[in-house]
Amino acid sequence: MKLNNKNLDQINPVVKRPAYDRSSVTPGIVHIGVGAFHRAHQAYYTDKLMQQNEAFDWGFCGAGLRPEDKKVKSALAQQDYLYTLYELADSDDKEVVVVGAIKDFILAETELQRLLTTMASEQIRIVSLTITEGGYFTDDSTGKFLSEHPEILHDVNFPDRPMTVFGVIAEALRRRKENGVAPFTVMSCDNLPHNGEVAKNALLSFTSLQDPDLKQWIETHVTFPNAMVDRITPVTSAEHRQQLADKFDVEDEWPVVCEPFIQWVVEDKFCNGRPAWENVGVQFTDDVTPYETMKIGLLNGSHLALTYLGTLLGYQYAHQTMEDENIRLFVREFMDKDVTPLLKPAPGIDFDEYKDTLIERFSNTEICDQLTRICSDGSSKFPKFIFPTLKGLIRDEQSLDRVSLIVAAWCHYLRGVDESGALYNILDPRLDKLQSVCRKSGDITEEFLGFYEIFGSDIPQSQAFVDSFNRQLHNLRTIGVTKTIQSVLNKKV
Ligand code: CS2
Repeated sequence: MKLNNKNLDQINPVVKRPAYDRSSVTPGIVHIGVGAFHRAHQAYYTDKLMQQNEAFDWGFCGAGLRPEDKKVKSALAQQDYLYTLYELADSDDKEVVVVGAIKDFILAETELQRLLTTMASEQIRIVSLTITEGGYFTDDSTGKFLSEHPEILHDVNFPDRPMTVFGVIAEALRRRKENGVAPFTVMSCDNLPHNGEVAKNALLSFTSLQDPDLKQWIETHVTFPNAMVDRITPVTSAEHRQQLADKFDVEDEWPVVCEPFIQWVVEDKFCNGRPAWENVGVQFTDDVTPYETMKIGLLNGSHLALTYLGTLLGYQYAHQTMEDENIRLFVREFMDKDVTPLLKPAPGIDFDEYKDTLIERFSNTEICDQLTRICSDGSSKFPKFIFPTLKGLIRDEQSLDRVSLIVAAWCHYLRGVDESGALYNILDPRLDKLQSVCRKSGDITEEFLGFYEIFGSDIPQSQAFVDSFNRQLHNLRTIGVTKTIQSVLNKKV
């Protein structure tokens, strides 16, 4: 059964579908970066509200600024922007849901003016973002905005023809300001510490170059809530799509697969209203810091701890790494001994239970979460997911062997060949530069840690870290992954 409005009623009854009238849903949010995560998370939560007959004026209009977005737009457009969310787990506690919260989708490449008009219209009250950790034009080592980036320079000079996310937001806000329309909230949903602050800093830096009056208006009127977002969402594979068709008779061009677990903790700072997401389990708070530090350090950090070692051992999926006793123990020790001692209490959360759940989630054999996905963009992820922990350990003069093994495993992985000699694909915009160093034999420590835009200056200045990194890289090269992991397991500290 092909998924679209017309066929909704005839879909297999075990599949949940909008019980509400989709024609009464109007966009209240423009979401930039409609990837799988957005569809499994914010759109899903909002659809749940609509299922309760709420939030019909908070539908989504998707926005795509990159050429890759064409594919998702065309897949969704032919099914009236409906899609299936296919939860996968070893337990029975999972569902298959057709989500109806997305109502429109605009590609900047072909309809830039319609995008700007929509974003400037009164009905849009939130602009939300999943533009990846590396999408904020921000130098990881200094936190400074990349004002010399050619795309940013373009947008500074051509305000009405923007190509970047900040150029687009600035132009939409300028039109609102000029037309006396209240601004929208800018809500980042990416995995980076203080994601709202980072978005704010980027937009204010951008507008200070382009339009200082607008900058001031934004500073006074626009809010940027920080948020912790969580749901493991693998890349949809051909097998996933086939499985959905075979088991549920739903023909969906681009379904989303994910785990049943979902969490969203957001600061309640919305300058122009928001859906009552608390009615579907979203937690609102004044300070998201303890939750985001916990989630990014424990979940995203551990993902990096397992993914490079796992790939070097020839595994393809996260659950396979959890079946390897050495990696499983290593990940848990990293969580317990390195990340947890640096965390502040997160109200309502027991860290031990949280970590048990993480190990269970990583072990989910049904979702087949690809290591290639988790390994991707390491050069953007390390500064956010691992270095806060690493810097805390350096400061507190703690053992650095586990964390340096994670960094050394990434370095060794970047050569592109696993322990059995098989080659694999690496996704990272800085790959060529990194590989030119990682593929050398001999001592590469100074050169590797010298990538300033990744490591900054504090990390390579720690002699304890440099020594430990050297040791782990040397071990990976000489005794191999398994023995290296074993050598750091069960250390007293
Ligand atoms: C992953 C995340 O990309 C990654 O490295 O750690 O995508 C992770 O699956 C999500 O943050 C889970 O919420």
